[in-house]
Amino acid sequence: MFDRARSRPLGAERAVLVQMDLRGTGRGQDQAAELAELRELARSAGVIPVTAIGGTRKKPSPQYYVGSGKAEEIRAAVEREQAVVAVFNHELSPSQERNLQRLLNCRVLDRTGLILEIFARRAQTHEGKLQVELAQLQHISTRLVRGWTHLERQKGGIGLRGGPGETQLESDRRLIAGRIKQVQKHLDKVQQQRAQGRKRRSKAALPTLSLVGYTNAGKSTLFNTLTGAKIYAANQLFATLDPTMRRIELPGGAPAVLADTVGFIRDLPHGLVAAFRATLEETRLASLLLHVVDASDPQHQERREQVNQVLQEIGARDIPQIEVYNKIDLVENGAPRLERNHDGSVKRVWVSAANGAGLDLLRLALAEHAAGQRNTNQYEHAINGLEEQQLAEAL
Ligand SMILES: Nc1nc2c(ncn2[C@@H]2O[C@H](COP(=O)(O)OP(=O)(O)OP(=O)(O)O)[C@@H](O)[C@H]2O)c(=O)[nH]1
Ligand SMILES: [Mg+2]
Repeated sequence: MFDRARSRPLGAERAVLVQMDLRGTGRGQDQAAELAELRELARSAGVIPVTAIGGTRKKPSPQYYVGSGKAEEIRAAVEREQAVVAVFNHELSPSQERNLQRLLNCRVLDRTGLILEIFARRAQTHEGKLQVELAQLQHISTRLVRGWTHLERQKGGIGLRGGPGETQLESDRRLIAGRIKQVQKHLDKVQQQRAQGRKRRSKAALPTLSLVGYTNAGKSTLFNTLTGAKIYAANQLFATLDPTMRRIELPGGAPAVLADTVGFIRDLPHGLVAAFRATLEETRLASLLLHVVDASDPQHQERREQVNQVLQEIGARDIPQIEVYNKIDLVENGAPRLERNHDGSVKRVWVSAANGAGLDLLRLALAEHAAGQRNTNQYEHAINGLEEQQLAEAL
């Protein structure tokens, strides 16, 4: 079997965190915020961060990512703290990961591995679980294949063929490749159904408003307040993984669909974006994006940019966007208000999803947007009284 220890779920394990400042500029504030986020990610993955190690480097070293002195410092910390996992806030190459694992004598997780771990814990639906499994298998398979090449070479060197190690590797590869194919097939089926649902919605000319934003910005809380639903909202990163949709009524009675989905994060791993293509498709095909920003977060400007970058990557940057600056109850002098662009369209609404302040302004903004769309005749059908039955089907 392939390395089971590596794919075992984590639970209340002691972790040493590692974060290097590669820019070498020592910009303290950014590093502190990044480290705070890493701590939250680690907690969300179910491990207990016991200590953090930092430092500066001009560029990653091929062997350990960090220099050998720093690697030794990490090893000592792992031993001292009796940690069983070391979490790097960076992308590690398969060989760096392997070298570190050997030196530190504990499990090593890079940023992608950590995020995958959280996703695996959060996936609820069949589709969500399949998507995470696919991303995990792909992550493991690159590591497995490249991680073992040195053994193959050794064997070749002394003229051994078909030894037990090689057979094992071959069968592991086959196993993983087979499973990837199987998962992909299942996913295709599930995703066809999702595409049909989307087709029905667009036939009914129901505008889909999609909540997007950095993880923990308050999307699900806002979703619950606007729809009266009770989906899971919590102070953890990636609380939501699977998309949820509900019908809402805009002021004036026009129906729309509100969608809540997975939050974004800096450097969202590409494999994950690919695995979640279908989920993100809900976002890509929305008629309006509500970009939720945590106004109380000191990093909110950078994070808003990072969300826009992911939107760009998935081809959703040109969809009209209203920024919802949330959590004004935590901001000094935070008052509900509405800002407009030069052309008069709504740019930004300041609200508190928790206490409801500003939500009337947000509803107004949504109605205004829908009216704008109506003028272009796009949603006439929806407004000219759609049968309840049809709506239920569309959802
Ligand atoms: N004070 C305050 N807290 C809020 C507000 N909106 C959300 N929160 C809190 O922020 C945390 C995250 O809220 P969620 O709604 O789960 O955030 P999310 O954007 O859905 O997060 P992910 O699903 O993890 O991407 C929770 O603890 C909420 O209670 C707000 O307006 N004010
Ligand atoms: Mg959520």
